[in-house]
Amino acid sequence: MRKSPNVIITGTPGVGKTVHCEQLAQETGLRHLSINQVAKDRECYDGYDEERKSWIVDEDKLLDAIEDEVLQGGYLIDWHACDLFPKSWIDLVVVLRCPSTSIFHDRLSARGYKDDKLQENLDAEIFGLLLEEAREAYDEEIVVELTSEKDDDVESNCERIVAWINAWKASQAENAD
Ligand code: DAT
Repeated sequence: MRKSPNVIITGTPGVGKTVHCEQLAQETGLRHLSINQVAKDRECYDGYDEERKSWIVDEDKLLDAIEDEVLQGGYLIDWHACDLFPKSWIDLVVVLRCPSTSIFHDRLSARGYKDDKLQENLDAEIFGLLLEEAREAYDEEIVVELTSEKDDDVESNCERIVAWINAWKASQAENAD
């Protein structure tokens, strides 16, 4: 039994996963597990996609690399995909959304995304692909959609997630008694 929950923070690239995870890690002591970073550090790659200019993650290798740690609990799993993580590992899935296309467009441009890559991510956000993926992969009651447009949203979202984490820990402690 985990004493601390595992929370997936997911959403289209640029939606605010990193800013949320960094703040939540400070406030809760849960560890920020950036899957991008893990894949890089532990070489969980299965080739390079020339068209997208990005590495292709070998999901089996990645899961093997993080399994022992994640099963201990207490991780904020930060990635733009979520359905690869086994249900039994995960206690909450937060899908961040940016409903304003203009704000989202500006964020992606500021990152240097152009043309196809920019359009692909804008479309993914408009159609809510990550939310659909999360709802298909996990039980409805553990999937939460939160808006991430402004600084204030980061504050209020983190407040909600911290409250949820504390409630989860309290209920685990009660069950253990
Ligand atoms: P991700 O990790 O999902 O790719 P990020 O956390 O790096 O996204 O954020 C991308 C940029 O957008 C970064 O400059 C911070 C900004 N941003 C994200 N969410 C925001 C919000 N709710 N309010 C203000 N800025 C935000």
